[in-house]
This record gives sequence, C-alpha cells and structure tokens, in this order.
Amino acid sequence: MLTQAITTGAFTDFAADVRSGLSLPDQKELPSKYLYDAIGSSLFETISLLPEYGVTRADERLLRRHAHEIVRRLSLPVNVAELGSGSGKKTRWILEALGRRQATSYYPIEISSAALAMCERELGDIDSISIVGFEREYLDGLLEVAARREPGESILVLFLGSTIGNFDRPSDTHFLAKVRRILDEGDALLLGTDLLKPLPQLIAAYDDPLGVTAAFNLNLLARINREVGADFDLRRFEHQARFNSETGSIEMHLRARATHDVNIPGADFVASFTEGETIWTESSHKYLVEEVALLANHAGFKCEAQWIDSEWPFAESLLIAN
Ligand code: AVJ
Repeated sequence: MLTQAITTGAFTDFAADVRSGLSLPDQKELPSKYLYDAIGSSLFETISLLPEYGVTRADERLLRRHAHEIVRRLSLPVNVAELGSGSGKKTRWILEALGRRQATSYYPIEISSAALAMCERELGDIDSISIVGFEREYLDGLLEVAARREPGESILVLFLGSTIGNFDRPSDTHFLAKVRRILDEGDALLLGTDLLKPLPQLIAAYDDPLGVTAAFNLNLLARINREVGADFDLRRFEHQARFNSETGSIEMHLRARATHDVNIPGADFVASFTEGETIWTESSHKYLVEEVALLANHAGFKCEAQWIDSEWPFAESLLIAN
C-alpha cells in the first residue's frame, strides 16, 4: 500500500527531533517550540494569568500605554507581521492605534494552529484591520509577508512576550540578523524582552504553586505519547525550574524520579533515563536593558526608543533597520 510505503522509516520532524534530543549523551533536550500544541498553548494562556508570572501583563501594559507613541514613530503606510502571535490579546492596542490612521494588513505567523485560530478570533473585530494568518516557522512566514509588500509601504515586525529569550546567545543575534535581511532600511521591529530580576521572583514565575507551569512542561511528554506513540509515564517525571547564572537564563527541565526506559515506537527508539537525570525543555533568557540595544546593533538595527515597565521589569524596544 502506498501510504505504508510513505510512512515506513519516514519520521515526522517532531519524531526526528525527539529521537535526536533524547539520544544526546549528556544533557537530553527537547526543542521548546513543541510545548505549544492545543493543550500547551491553552496552558500558556493560563500561565499568563497567574499572579507569579508578570511577563505577559507587563508586555501588555507597555503596549497599551505607549501604542500611540509607537505608531507615531513608524513610517506609514505600514503592514504588521507578528512572530508568534499567541492569543493576540496584547497586539490589540497597536492594531487599534494603527487602524485609526490607515487600513492595515496584519499577518500573524504561528506554528501553533490553535494559537493562530485564537488570535484570528480575538482581533477579528478591529476596524480597518485585515488579518491573514500564516501557519509557518517565523522566517518562512516573514518572507511571505515581505513578498506582499507594495512600493512605498514599510513593515513593522512584532516580536513580543520575550520569545526572543528562548534562543541562546548568540543565536538571538543571528536570528534578528536574519529578520533584518528580510527587511528594508527604515522597517521596524518592536521587541519585547523580560529583564533580569531577583531570583525568588524569577523562580516563582516558572514554578508556580498551582502547578500550571509544571503541567505546561509535562504536556510535552504527553504530546510525545499522543503524536509519536510513546509510553512516557508522566508520574515518573517532575517539573524543575532553575536559574543558570552563567547564561542569565531560567531553564525548565523534566527530572526523572526513577531509572527506567521509555518506548518511542514512532521514532523507532527506546530512551533510557537514570534517576535524577533531566530533559532540558526550555531556556528563557533574562536581559539587561543595555544588552538589548547591543543585540539590536549587532543584528543591523538601531534602538530608536525603549519603554520599561516599573511594576515587572520588562522592556519594549522599537528597533529600526539601518
Ligand atoms: C512564551 C516563551 C515567553 O519563556 O517566559 C512560560 C514561555 N515557559 N512559562 C517564557 C514560558 C514557562 C514563555 N514565552
């Protein structure tokens, strides 16, 4: 049968990434982008409501307060591309401010179809905004947006929520440099970055007492069970949040409570765990304000303006491509 011939030996990207990440001899890892299936995206939405996790609220406060000033500094007409829109909630303020001045195309770019659907529902009612979503990786989506540019239009890229912090250093610079190469001089990038803050506050944000972040992290194993046919016993793993002071990043890990094997037939693979061993599932870098401007300069942008939340240290930086 044809279908069988195609599936035999040909793993999905997810299965291949699971296999390679769990085969690493020292620190096992899984790419954090796989945290966001429908359940993971909805758990993240819940995280963003937790009192201990101030990131999303700080981001939204800054965008709400400064939307008009941000829009005033752009070269109009402008179209908006958002890398990882999530639910789209915090984007409303910028789109409303823009919609008052011009008809605007808004292009959310998301690998999570659940998040993309949420975003289209959330923002569909704003006057003068037309939404075209792309279910793509960030750079592939941005290439599509750039291809639709009409002469005289500029592009505003939104990269909010401190998602940039999920890259390690210097991959964050390399990523922004790739974004810059897709853009033209004068285009803008609005970058949200969570800032370094006292350790207890950071740990609580990534290890909340209600256990929502633990569920968000463990869901990655449940997703492997669902989509790659593995037999992870979630009770044999526990969520861990640590601060790595060398890299300045919060790391999420899943720690094996006992020595055991896990079958992953969809990746044709058995993963062995020893007690106490961890799978590293995410890094979330906490920036220094000065670091953001340097990052921007190295990637080919000038830091035009910066707004910082006083309640929860977080920076919104408007970068202009030079
Ligand atoms: C959505 C990537 C910004 O790193 O803070 C929340 C994801 N992980 N709690 C972050 C997350 C654990 C979040 N980002």
